[in-house]
Amino acid sequence: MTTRYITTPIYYLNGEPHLGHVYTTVAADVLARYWRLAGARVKFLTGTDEHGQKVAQAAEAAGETPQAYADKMVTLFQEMTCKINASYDVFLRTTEERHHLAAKALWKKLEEAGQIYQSTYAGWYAVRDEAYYEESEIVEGRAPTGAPVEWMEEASYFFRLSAWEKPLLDYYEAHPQALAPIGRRNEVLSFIKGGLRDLSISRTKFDWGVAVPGDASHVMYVWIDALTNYITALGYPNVGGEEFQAFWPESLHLLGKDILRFHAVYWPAFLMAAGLPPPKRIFSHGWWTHEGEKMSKSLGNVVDPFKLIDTYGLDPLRYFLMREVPFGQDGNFSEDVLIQRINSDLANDLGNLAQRVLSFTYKNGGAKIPEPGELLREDRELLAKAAHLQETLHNDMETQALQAYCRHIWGVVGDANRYVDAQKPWSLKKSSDPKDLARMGTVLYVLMDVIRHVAIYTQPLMPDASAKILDQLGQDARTFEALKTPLKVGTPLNEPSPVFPRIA
Ligand code: ME8
Repeated sequence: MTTRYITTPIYYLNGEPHLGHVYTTVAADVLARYWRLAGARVKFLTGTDEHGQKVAQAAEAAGETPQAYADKMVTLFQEMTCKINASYDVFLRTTEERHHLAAKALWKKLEEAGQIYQSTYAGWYAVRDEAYYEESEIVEGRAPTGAPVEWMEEASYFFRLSAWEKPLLDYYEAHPQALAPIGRRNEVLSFIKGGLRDLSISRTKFDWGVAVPGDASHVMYVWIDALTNYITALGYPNVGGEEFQAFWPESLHLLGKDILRFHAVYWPAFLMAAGLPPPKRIFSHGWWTHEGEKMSKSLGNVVDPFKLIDTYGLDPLRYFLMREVPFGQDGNFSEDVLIQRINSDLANDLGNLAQRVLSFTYKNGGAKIPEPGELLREDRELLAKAAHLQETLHNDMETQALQAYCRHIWGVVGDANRYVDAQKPWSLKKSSDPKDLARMGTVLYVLMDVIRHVAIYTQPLMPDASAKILDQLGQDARTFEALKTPLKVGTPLNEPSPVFPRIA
């Protein structure tokens, strides 16, 4: 059986969830839902990154212990995950015991392999990014991300990252699909070619983290702990276990470009050093900006996704996020553009198609799927376009081309709307010629089969809205496999009602 392992980053708990987090989680959910409908065994992992200085400082500012603060903040992320209808299989918190065990096991593996040594770190650190910076990267006391940096000097364990330059380059050369999109792949390759320095992987100045095995005066650098989450969820260190064996070879990490280096350089190096294969694929998407600046908790310019959901509905927002910007590129969020998109693609194109065809048939066609007569060329053409979606959409999902997935479906919606206008089933209804009435049945049958295809394929994007359309069409079989069976004549329709209201 095909398997898929789809992950989001685990989010820091230093602020409330915002549209950026919603974006990655919705994208992962769309992929997870698609592959389940395609018959794959899917594991969808999300969760929270609860250790490190950034969370510890936020807790202190709130006057709480880090654990109490994390326990409070995590509920906001869990609520977000549910509110956006993310069909996750595992929500992992890095404060869980199984995660501490996994992170320690990975550390020990690296130690046994001679990949860790003790020394002193002296350099710049940005708590906001939980990242180290080179002297040459600091401009006017700030990291290239704009984050303030502080000088850090302390005893630290180091990981021999410098030894992994060539293995990483060889790996990426042999696996061109391992990093996407292509521009990001090039960035990572040139970063590695620029030379890798050993990485400081422990801290002594605070204790909110996973204790270093055998040396309680150190906690692990939050990123080594955080990245391990992807294998904790598969039962690491039990690499021979069924879960690990079934899912790790099919791993897909989705993340924003802000954390590409951690995922595409450090993580594969840790894994290779521990004798494990790197993730199968890393897809790094772009940023949503708001008024031109990256939306982020630290900058305080975030868009509140809950307000948007309350105003516009969840499924329209999910669709907008996937449709508006090619997955991989940046996009600027604007409520006006969101409204335009909802009105044009959802209310006008898909909503009208479903509503006019279904309510006409409900009232004038006996409220059931009509019997088609002989198919004409234009009928066959439209049906062929709908049938062809299967292959096109499969390729889109294999490459995480989420915007293309939407565009391809809406291409068929547009064809179907033009077909309705050309075939005019309502005029046929007025004719007294029985041939015209038979033709009306054929036209409506063709349209309903196309709507069935569309609504089955929009399920990953808009689970509830698609389900409503399929309910109205009287369809219980909703997997992609169901499309192999012809639409059944005589199936009763349920009373139609508009699925996508227009936003005034
Ligand atoms: O980085 N546009 O957590 P984080 C698009 N804990 N996506 C955005 C975004 C924006 N403006 N802002 C955030 C961390 N994101 C670490 C991850 S993983 C082992 C550890 C999304 O809370 C995007 O996926 O800062 C980005 O990579 C992630 O949230 C960063 O979340």
